[in-house]
Amino acid sequence: MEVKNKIILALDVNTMESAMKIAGKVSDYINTIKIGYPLALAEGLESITQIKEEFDCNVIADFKVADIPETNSKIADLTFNAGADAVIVHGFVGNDSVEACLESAEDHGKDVFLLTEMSHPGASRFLKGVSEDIAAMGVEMGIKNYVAPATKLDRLEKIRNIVGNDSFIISPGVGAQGGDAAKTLRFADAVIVGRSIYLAEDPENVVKSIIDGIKL
Ligand code: 3DU
Repeated sequence: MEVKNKIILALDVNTMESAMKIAGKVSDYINTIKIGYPLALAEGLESITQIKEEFDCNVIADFKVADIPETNSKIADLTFNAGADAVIVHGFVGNDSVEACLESAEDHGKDVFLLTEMSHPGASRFLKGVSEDIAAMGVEMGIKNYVAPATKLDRLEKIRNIVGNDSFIISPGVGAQGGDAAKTLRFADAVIVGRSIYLAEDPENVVKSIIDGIKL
């Protein structure tokens, strides 16, 4: 996926009105938007379709899909039919569940991002212990797109080493969660930024300063 300026906007707002407004303010600099449960549950899968139509951007659906294969297939099909270019899928559920999403993605000509480790402190209790194995499973399955945390650079580096330099890693946790964009991009291909942009008085300015910080 070609991510302009290496920044993905996490559009975790509750109304289409504010989603459109914020995306509009940064659309000169950002071509990839992540839509997750907040917007999709508030406004429906239509939110994916509408954002894609309005901004002609990449849409990554962050549904952290984590069910049995049959249910995962249905979730992935619905997500791709709504227009999403990619869906984020949990790895801890195992290869058959992930495979179901990969098959759906292939049928639709879309992508799967495999979530390895998460960025919040609580992820250390369970997910940290299996995240390297999840990344290794992804490699065995031929997956090329991953999600790994910007808040734990040592973990991000570990996961980069497992998935290899030819894989594409997107990394959440920059800004509000404390991660730094430039440092994260030493190991990741793009950063995911939500609150620092969508809660800002001037989202465009925040995006510009992230871009400047990356160039330093
Ligand atoms: O912390 P922010 O507001 O910049 O948003 C980060 C986004 O990335 C948000 O949508 C969250 O659900 C998602 N995310 C993580 O923060 C951490 C993960 O490990 C995976 C996804």
